[in-house]
Amino acid sequence: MNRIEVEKKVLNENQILAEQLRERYRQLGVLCINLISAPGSGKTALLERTLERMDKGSRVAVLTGDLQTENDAKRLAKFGFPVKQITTGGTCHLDAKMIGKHLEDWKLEDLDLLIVENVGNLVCPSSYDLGEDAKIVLLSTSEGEDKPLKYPSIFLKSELMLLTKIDLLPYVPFNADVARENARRVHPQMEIIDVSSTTGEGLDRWMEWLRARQERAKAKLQTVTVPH
Ligand SMILES: Nc1nc2c(ncn2[C@@H]2O[C@H](COP(=O)(O)OP(=O)(O)OP(=O)(O)O)[C@@H](O)[C@H]2O)c(=O)[nH]1
Ligand SMILES: [Mg+2]
Repeated sequence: MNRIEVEKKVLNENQILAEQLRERYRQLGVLCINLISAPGSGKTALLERTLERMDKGSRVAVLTGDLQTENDAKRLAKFGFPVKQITTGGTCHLDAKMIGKHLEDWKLEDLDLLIVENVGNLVCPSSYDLGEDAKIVLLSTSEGEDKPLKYPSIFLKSELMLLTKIDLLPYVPFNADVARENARRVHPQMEIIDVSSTTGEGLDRWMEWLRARQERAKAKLQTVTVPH
């Protein structure tokens, strides 16, 4: 097999596992989201602010991926919800097999929301379906407005873009209007929310987006289970 054939085989195998995960989430009404961005765009910081705002009894869990270290899991475990680090050891993305393996000793039926923080990388994670309901891409104000045009795949596949570190706008040469325009050139229907994990700006809108998506996941469940 040549390299392209091997890549195709890996992606096909991943797709099968991803569909199995998606079906499990669907049957249980679990919303799964997959956060993707370049390293350091603020995924873990956003999750810290998100978990902090959740009611104590919320049925939420986080899987967080990195090449090395348990740093992100340690940061997120402080909020009292189940958190696991997936250390890939060098692989630049999470795949469905890793997710399945790390879910083995969690009861999915005890969850309403499963958040996956992918490995910091704007390219590789976009090719790997994890069975999620939605991919969410983060673009921070220190990365440059042109990133949606340079790395279009993940912007095309994401339902929502979070424009992060919005508090830094007065200090960085970043034109947020141009960044949004570029993102919409790639994906015209994509929702965009500006957020700052430092000041809390935009976090209400983000939490509202999450709540609405969770309701949709539950509504789908009812549609499936109510006999006709
Ligand atoms: N000013 C500012 N800094 C932020 C914000 N969000 C995150 N940061 C800082 O950006 C740096 C990276 O944040 P992380 O949350 O670790 O980013 P990440 O995307 O999880 O990084 P990886 O997991 O390594 O890809 C940290 O120093 C954060 O304190 C924000 O809204 N505003
Ligand atoms: Mg992180």
